[in-house]
Amino acid sequence: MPLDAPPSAARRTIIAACPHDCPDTCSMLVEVENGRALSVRGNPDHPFTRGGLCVKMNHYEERVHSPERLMYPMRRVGPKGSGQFERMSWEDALTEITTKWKKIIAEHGPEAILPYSYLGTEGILNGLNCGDAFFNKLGATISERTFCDSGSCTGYIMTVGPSAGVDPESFIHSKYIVLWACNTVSTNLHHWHLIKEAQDRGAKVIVIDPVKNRTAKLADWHIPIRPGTDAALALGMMNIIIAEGLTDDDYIAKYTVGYDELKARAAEYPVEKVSQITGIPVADIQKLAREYATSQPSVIRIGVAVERHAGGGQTVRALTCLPALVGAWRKPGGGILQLPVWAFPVKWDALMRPDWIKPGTRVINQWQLGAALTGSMPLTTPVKSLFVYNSNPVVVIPDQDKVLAGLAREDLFTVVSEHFLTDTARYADIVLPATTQLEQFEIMFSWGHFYLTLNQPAIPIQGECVTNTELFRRLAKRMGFDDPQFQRTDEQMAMDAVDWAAPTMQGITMEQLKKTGWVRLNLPTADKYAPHAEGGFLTPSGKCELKSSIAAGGNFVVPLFRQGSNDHQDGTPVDPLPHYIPPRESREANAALAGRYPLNILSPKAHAFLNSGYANMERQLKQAGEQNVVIHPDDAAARGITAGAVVEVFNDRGKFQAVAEVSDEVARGVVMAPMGHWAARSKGGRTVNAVNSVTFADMGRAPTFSDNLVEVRLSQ
Ligand SMILES: Nc1nc2c(c(=O)[nH]1)N[C@H]1C(S)=C(S)[C@@H](COP(=O)(O)OP(=O)(O)OC[C@H]3O[C@@H](n4cnc5c(=O)[nH]c(N)nc54)[C@H](O)[C@@H]3O)O[C@H]1N2
Ligand SMILES: Nc1nc2c(c(=O)[nH]1)N[C@H]1C(S)=C(S)[C@@H](COP(=O)(O)OP(=O)(O)OC[C@H]3O[C@@H](n4cnc5c(=O)[nH]c(N)nc54)[C@H](O)[C@@H]3O)O[C@H]1N2
Ligand SMILES: [Mo]
Repeated sequence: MPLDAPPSAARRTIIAACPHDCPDTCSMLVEVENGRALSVRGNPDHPFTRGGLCVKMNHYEERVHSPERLMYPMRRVGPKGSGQFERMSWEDALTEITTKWKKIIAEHGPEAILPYSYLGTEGILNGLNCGDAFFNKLGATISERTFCDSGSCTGYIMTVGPSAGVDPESFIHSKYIVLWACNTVSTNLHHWHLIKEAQDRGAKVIVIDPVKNRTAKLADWHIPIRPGTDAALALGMMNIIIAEGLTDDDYIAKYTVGYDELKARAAEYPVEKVSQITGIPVADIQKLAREYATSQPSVIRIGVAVERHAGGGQTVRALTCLPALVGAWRKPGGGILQLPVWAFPVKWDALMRPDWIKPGTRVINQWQLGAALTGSMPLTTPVKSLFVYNSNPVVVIPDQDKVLAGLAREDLFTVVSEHFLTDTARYADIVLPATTQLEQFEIMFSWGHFYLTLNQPAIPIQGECVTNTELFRRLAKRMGFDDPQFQRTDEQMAMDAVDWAAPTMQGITMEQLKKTGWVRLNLPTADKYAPHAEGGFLTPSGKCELKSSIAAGGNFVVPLFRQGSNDHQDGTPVDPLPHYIPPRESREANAALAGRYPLNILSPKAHAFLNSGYANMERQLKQAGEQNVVIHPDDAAARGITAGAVVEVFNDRGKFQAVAEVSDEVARGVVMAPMGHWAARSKGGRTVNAVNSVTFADMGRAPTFSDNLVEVRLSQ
């Protein structure tokens, strides 16, 4: 039995929290009868959730009670990838895993074991870092997880420090809202109410995106931009703002450093040049710059996609400099919003235990899984065992062909903890069943608002599933680790993981959370919250560092994604001033490649999926259809492609098949194929990550999903 078994009961309503890796972290009400979830709905009392969920979560009970859910441990009986498994007991599964590991450790050392995880569930207890203490104790290879926003975090922190930024609820006070590479209506839906409220009060909403996505359709102004050229646009805006005297000189003098240098840098971006780089008409760039500077308070909401090209980090640097130049931070609703995760006083080190990492332990970046498994990356110790939880690498990481080839290795002992038999789980030697949020106790931070949320178990644990916390307790016990770290109940873990004495937690208790399910951090209310009205930036200088003082130390990945201390800048040169780096796969940087592969592919989030989650659920599949690719009518006509045709999208890295959607919602030269579809369910057994590159962006070892060239042709 898990240590925290929930009570069973007759019909009742439980306050839960959405577990997903999404900025919204909704508070949910779960209707339960005789141990079954009848329905879930958004909590009407929660100021951000406002009583609504989304196309993924409206019928979460279908996922929880799906007949396809994994209910007990299983052992592979067919060839790898065949999906043939037989039931086994937990006892046998744990014995087999730990016996194999002990043998591998004896022969190759513990670094031959590679843990692999991301944010299948976002809870503080069962999420990103839940296996770290165990694997650090074991001495396994450290997985560097730079899946999402890592380059953005590096660039942002270099400029303003780990600031929570603008309260998303303060957007109602904004006059000018720039959604920059952020498809709010699909990926951050509950923020839209507030943006809409501002719009209704007269604010102008701008979307800067190569695709006319759902959000762009509701905006006042959609500015299509060539992918990966956003830094040039931001620098061009600065140049205009400075040249036309639209700067807030008092703010700049008091609260920034490096203005003169930045001014000189911005002068290198005259509007004609910027227009040529970005594909945006000169008059539009001028209008954007002038309106942005003079409509105060103005706010920029950056999406994750803004980091996804060769110069992603410097792009975020440029965007984060903009608000200080125009004094946007002076009032509530002005500034920039990246990840308010920084506001939550989570004691990450208490969860991860980086103090258990032996100096010199190998680090493998998770994007490089395919290379690490197939030997195309030099390794002194081979990877002999892979342990996957909270992630589905076959679908979500680039180099799909290599990942699949690596997973097919007979000598690789793979264990996958999952809800479903995903593309990755199909390759496991042992599959372990995981609980869903409705079966577990959890406490949630948010990366899209300022509320701490509690999830209380609504139904009993299904089948023989275990929580991730319990999984690592069991593994620790079997490996003979008797540290108190592995002896705690989930509630004790929650008490240890949050700094309840932090100023932002004043007046907040677990008892209160159990009653209401959510609570706002102890910060000023949204109509008063202007965190940098008088500077107070969390940088070494305490100012907004237009010229970064820490760039000299080189590139770095924030500790949340890599574990360990802050002191890990790698010395690679980083320009202390923001600048534009052309996408690697562009006519500008590689004309020969662009000659062969003229189309720039984007693979943003699917509206109906949560990364690869729900891409096996009938309801969401009905809405999403099969893997599609959107192509401009001119590009389609030039290739004899008509709507509905099955096409092949390819480059030197791989290929996948998709159904063509012909639309001018994408610019000429751009194609868009949403990510998330499962490979095993797709034509040709591949999806969009078959053509994507593992090359990192300039900062934070971020991925470059918007920096890939392809060609498209009719399928044979
Ligand atoms: N429905 C749904 N919601 C989700 C998720 C999901 O899978 N489905 N995933 C969650 C997760 S993990 C994340 S990180 C967030 C991400 O949410 P977002 O930050 O919104 O990220 P994306 O959907 O990847 O991309 C947003 C937009 O950026 C555009 N874009 C791509 N490249 C560029 C570029 O170079 N410049 C500009 N200006 N625009 C560009 C794309 O066309 C797209 O419209 O969403 C979360 N919410
Ligand atoms: N081409 C392209 N690729 C991308 C992106 C993109 O925009 N384009 N986005 C990137 C981004 S932003 C992100 S965040 C990553 C997401 O990468 P992942 O976090 O790996 O995404 P998911 O596909 O949601 O996979 C999570 C898996 O965890 C499982 N899971 C859920 N809850 C639990 C649990 O409690 N226990 C266990 N053991 N398992 C659980 C789910 O069933 C699911 O299969 O993908 C990245 N990949
Ligand atoms: Mo993400």
